[in-house]
Amino acid sequence: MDYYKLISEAIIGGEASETMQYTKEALGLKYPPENILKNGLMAGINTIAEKFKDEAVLIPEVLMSTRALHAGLKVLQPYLEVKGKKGAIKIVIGTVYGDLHDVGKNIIKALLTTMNVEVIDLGIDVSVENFIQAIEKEKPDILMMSSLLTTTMNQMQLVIEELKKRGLREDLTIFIGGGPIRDIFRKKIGADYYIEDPLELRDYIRDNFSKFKKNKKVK
Ligand code: B12
Repeated sequence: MDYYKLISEAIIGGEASETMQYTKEALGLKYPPENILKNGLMAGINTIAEKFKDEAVLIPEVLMSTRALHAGLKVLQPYLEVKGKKGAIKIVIGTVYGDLHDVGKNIIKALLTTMNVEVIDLGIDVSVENFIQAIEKEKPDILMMSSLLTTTMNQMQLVIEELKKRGLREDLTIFIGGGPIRDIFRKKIGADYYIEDPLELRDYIRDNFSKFKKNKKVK
């Protein structure tokens, strides 16, 4: 039995309990957790994303699939632990104002919390002011912003401009991501990193842990 296929089909079908069950069984059969994430959970949600684009599924089906994905992530998360912990760094993460998409953000959060990282999740629809307040209060090492809509990606620029105005930009490393984001946009708005693949992102942070911890830019 191909558990990657079973898991991705459970996600496509919006079946949360099946997704959990197959993820558990795959782990029991020693399927590598990272492959379960990539070839099972993410393959499923990406298929639904494509279908939605082609108008082959409707919003309620997409929501069922995101629920199934979150159920699977919950089971998988403890198995995604990585070695090389070197002391906590603090990350503030959120989806920008006007944007309710959080699947990608939650995958990233699930991976980050497998390291010795404190993640403060501001959720979705986060206004510029709320990002700023969180940064002033939490003093994180890293800010991560997600946007899935071409109409909301500009919010990232507004956050960065406001950070600069208040003298908060320099001590912060900024990652941005989401469907419409490209490196050219990152450069334009003055963010530090755009890394699309969540496993690559996790590994990058793990490998540069001490530099991030000291709030130093690693570029
Ligand atoms: C799921 C979904 C929804 C769900 C969201 C549920 C939820 N809880 O997130 C619902 C149904 C609510 C929804 C609503 C809408 N959606 Co929608 N949605 C999608 C869909 C199908 C999938 C997105 C997704 O979850 N992908 C899977 C995840 C894993 O991928 P991801 O989010 O891109 O994240 C990955 C990377 O981008 C990266 N990443 C993400 N964030 C970050 C952050 C950082 C810091 C880093 C480093 C990396 C990173 O890592 C992730 C893992 O690989 C996309 C289609 C698509 N192809 O993307 C449309 C899509 C994004 N939606 C779209 C639209 C238009 C809407 C709506 C306006 C309604 C509509 N008419 O369809 C509303 C807007 C609501 C709002 N105000 O936000 C459009 C956007 C078009 C555009 N040009 O802006 C898309 C592209 C579909 C389309 N082609 O029409 N949507």
